Amino acid sequence: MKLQLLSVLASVSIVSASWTKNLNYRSPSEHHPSLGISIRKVVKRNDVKSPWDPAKLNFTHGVASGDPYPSSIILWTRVSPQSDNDKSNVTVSGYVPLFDHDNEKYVSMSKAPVCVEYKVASDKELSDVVDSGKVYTSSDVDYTVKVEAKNLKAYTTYYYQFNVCNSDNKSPLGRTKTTPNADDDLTKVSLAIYSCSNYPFGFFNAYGNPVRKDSVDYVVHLGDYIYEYGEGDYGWGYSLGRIPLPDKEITTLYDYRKRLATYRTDLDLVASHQNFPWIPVWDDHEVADNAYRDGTSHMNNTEETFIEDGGISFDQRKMNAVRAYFEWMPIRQVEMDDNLRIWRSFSIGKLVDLIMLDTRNYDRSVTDLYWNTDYIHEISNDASRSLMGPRQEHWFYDELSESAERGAAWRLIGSQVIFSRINQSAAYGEDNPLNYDAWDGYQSNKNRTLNHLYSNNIGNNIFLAGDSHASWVSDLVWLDAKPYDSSTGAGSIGVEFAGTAVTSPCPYGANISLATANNYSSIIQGANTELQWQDLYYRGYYELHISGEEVLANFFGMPTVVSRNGWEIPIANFTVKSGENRLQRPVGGGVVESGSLKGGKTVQTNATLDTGNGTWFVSQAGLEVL
Ligand SMILES: *[C@@H]1O[C@H](CO)[C@@H](O)[C@H](O)[C@H]1NC(C)=O
Ligand SMILES: *[C@@H]1O[C@H](CO)[C@@H](O)[C@H](O)[C@H]1NC(C)=O
Ligand SMILES: *[C@@H]1O[C@H](CO)[C@@H](O)[C@H](O)[C@H]1NC(C)=O
Ligand SMILES: *[C@@H]1O[C@H](CO)[C@@H](O)[C@H](O)[C@H]1NC(C)=O
Ligand SMILES: *[C@@H]1O[C@H](CO)[C@@H](O)[C@H](O)[C@H]1NC(C)=O
Ligand SMILES: *[C@@H]1O[C@H](CO)[C@@H](O)[C@H](O)[C@H]1NC(C)=O
Ligand SMILES: *[C@@H]1O[C@H](CO)[C@@H](O)[C@H](O)[C@H]1NC(C)=O
Ligand SMILES: *[C@@H]1O[C@H](CO)[C@@H](O)[C@H](O)[C@H]1NC(C)=O
Ligand SMILES: *[C@@H]1O[C@H](CO)[C@@H](O)[C@H](O)[C@H]1NC(C)=O
Ligand SMILES: CC(=O)N[C@H]1CO[C@H](CO)[C@@H](O)[C@@H]1O
Repeated sequence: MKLQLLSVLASVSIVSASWTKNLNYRSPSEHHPSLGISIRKVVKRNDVKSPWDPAKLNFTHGVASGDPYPSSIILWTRVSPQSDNDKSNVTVSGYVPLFDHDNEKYVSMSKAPVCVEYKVASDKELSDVVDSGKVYTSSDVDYTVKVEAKNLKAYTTYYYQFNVCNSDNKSPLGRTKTTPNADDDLTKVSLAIYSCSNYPFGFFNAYGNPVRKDSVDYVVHLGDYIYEYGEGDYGWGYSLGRIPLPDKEITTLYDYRKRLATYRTDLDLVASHQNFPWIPVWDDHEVADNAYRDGTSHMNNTEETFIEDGGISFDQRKMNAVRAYFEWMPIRQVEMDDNLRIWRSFSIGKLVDLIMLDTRNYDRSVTDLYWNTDYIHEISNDASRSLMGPRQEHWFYDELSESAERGAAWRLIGSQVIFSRINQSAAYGEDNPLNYDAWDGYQSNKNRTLNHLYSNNIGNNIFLAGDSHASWVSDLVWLDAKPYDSSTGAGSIGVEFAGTAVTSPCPYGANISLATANNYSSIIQGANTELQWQDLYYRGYYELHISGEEVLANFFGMPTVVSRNGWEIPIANFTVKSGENRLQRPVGGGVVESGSLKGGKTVQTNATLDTGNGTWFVSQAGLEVL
C-alpha cells in the first residue's frame, strides 16, 4: 500500500506540477491516506496529458491570503471552467461526475486537471520573485487552490499572482504581509475585526473601508462569514438583488460550496481578501444556527431530523460545511489529523499573541436551541459545561500562560460569543435574562478562564467577540467573585471589545430607529455594571491600533448597507493603557456618537453623504434619503 502510494507520487513529480502542494487535497488527513481525498485516485482519473485549454478557464473569485507566519503565508485562488461547483455530494472515492447547471444534466466526468503557477514577489511588478510553484486543482476540491508561500521575510509586504500554466491567463494581483518574528520589537500593529456578514441583508461596505483607507495590517474574522439560511430569512435580499445561492437552507457539500461562492462575489469582500491577510474562525452559521458539538437549533442529532432535513444527518452536514470552509478560506490546517480544529494562535512580535478560539463547533456542550432555554438556564452553572471541550480549554490556558511568560505585551483572545455577563432582560425577559448561547450559558468555563488569569496574575487581556450584531465594550471582570469598581475600573483584569455585524440585522429589530435603538442601549447599559458602552443601531466593524503603551479601539458605523458605498461614521473610541487592565477613564473620552456610554454623553452629529444616488442623511430620527 505504502509502496504503491510512493510510486504514484514519484510519477507525479515527473510532470513537475504538484497535487500535494495544493493543500486542499491533503485535508483532512495527510497521515492516513484513506481518510482524506484519495490523491491516488484523483491522479489516476485526471489525465494530465490532456489539460484544459487555458482560454476556457477563469479565476472566478479573485485571490486571498491568510494565516500569516514570519516566514510563510497561505495563498488562495479558484480557477475553473465554471463558477459553479459539481454536485460533488456524491464524492465517495474521488469519482466526481460534472454537473452542467445551465442544462441541468450530468456531463462527462472532468478528466483534465487545471495546472496553476504562482509567484510571490517583493514588488508589484513581480520582478523580485521570492517563491513560486506549480500545482494542480480539479473538481474534487471545487477547483480551489491553496498553497503555502515559503522563504519569506518577517513583517514584510508581498505581492502574488496565479496564472494558468503556460499561458498569460492570470489572476488579479494580491497583496499580503507576513507577521514579525516573535522576538521582534514592533512599534505598532493594526487589525480590523469583523463578524456576521449576511449577504441578503446588505452590501459588505464594512469590508471595503479599511482597503480604501489602507488602515490595517491584518483582518481578523470572528465568524458568521456566511449564513446557511433559506427563503424566509433573506431580509431585504429580494429588493437588493442579493439572493444567496442555492436558494434554500444549505446542507450538502454542493450547497456549502455554492453559498461561499455567492458571498465571494461581493466586491468589498473580494477587495479585503485581495489586500489583507485574514485570520478567520467560524461561528455557528458556517454550519447552521446555534450550532454546538452535536446539533443546531434546526436540527437535533436524532433520526427524525435526518428525515425531515432531506435525508442528511447532522454529522454529514457538519462535515460538508467544514470541508467547504477549508477549501474556500485562506487558512492553515494546523493539525492534519483533525480538520475540525481551527483553534490556533499567532504571535505578532513582542507586542501581541492572538489566540483564536473555536467556542462553537469543536466540542461545545449543548446550547440554547430556543425550545430548551429554561433548561439551559438551569444547567448554565454546571461545572462540566464547556464551550470548547477539555482539549481546547487546556490549550487555551497554556497559551495564556506561555504568552505571559514570553512577555508579549498583549493577549488578544478571539472568541465568537460575548464573554461578559450581560443582563438583557429588555429583550429576553426576566425569566431568562442572559444569553445562554454565549459564555453566560457556560459559567464554569468562564470561571476557569478568569481564575486562570487572576491566580496567575496574567494581565493586558483583550477579549474580542462577534455573534451578537451589536457593539459591547466592557471591563473584563469576575462579578460576584472579585471586587470591581464600575466608575474607576479597579478590580478588572482586561477589556472586552465585542463588535457589531457587517450586515446582519440589529437584534432589537431589523428596521429599528436610531432613537429606539439608543433607548434600548441605555436600558442595557444601565443594567450591567461592567458594560461601559453599548450600541445597537449601527452595522460596521472596529479597528485596533496596538502599541506597547496602549490599545486604541475605533468603532465605525455604516449609515447604510442597502447600497454599495464607502460611507462610515466613527461612532466611539476607547483606549486601554498597558498595565491598567481596564478601559481608560473617562471611558470613550466621555463622548460617543451613538449608543449609550456609562457616565458619558451621546452627541449626534447629523451626517450626510451624497452617494450619487440621492443624499443619505443620518439623524436622531434615523436614516433618511433626501
Ligand atoms: C470570469 O469570472 C469573472 C468573475 O467571476 C466574471 O466576471 C467573468 O465573466 C468570467 N469570465 C468568463 C469568460 O467566464
Ligand atoms: C425593513 O426595511 C426593509 C428595507 O427598507 C423593507 O424591505 C422591510 O419590509 C422592512 N421590514 C419590516 C418588518 O418593516
Ligand atoms: C428537537 O427536539 C425537541 C425536543 O424533543 C423538539 O422540541 C424540537 O422541535 C426538535 N427540533 C427539531 C428541528 O426537530
Ligand atoms: C462561577 O462564578 C460565579 C461568580 O461569578 C459563581 O456564582 C458560580 O457559582 C461559579 N460557578 C462555577 C461552576 O464555578
Ligand atoms: C424607551 O424604553 C422604555 C421602556 O421600554 C419605554 O417606556 C419608552 O417609551 C421608550 N422610549 C422611546 C423613545 O422609545
Ligand atoms: C436585569 O435588568 C433588569 C433591568 O434593569 C432588572 O430589572 C433585573 O432585575 C435584572 N435581572 C438580573 C437577574 O440581574
Ligand atoms: C474617534 O476617533 C476618530 C479618529 O481619531 C475621530 O475622527 C472621531 O471624531 C472620534 N470619534 C469620537 C466619537 O470620539
Ligand atoms: C438609485 O436608487 C434607486 C431607488 O432607491 C434604485 O432603484 C437604483 O437602483 C439606484 N441606482 C444606483 C445606481 O444605485
Ligand atoms: C439633526 O437632525 C434633526 C432632524 O432629524 C434635527 O431636529 C436636529 O436639529 C439636527 N441637529 C443638528 C445639530 O443639526
Ligand atoms: C443528500 C443530497 O443532497 N444528495 C444529493 C446529491 O446530489 C445528487 C445529484 O444531484 C442528488 O440526487 C442527491 O439528492
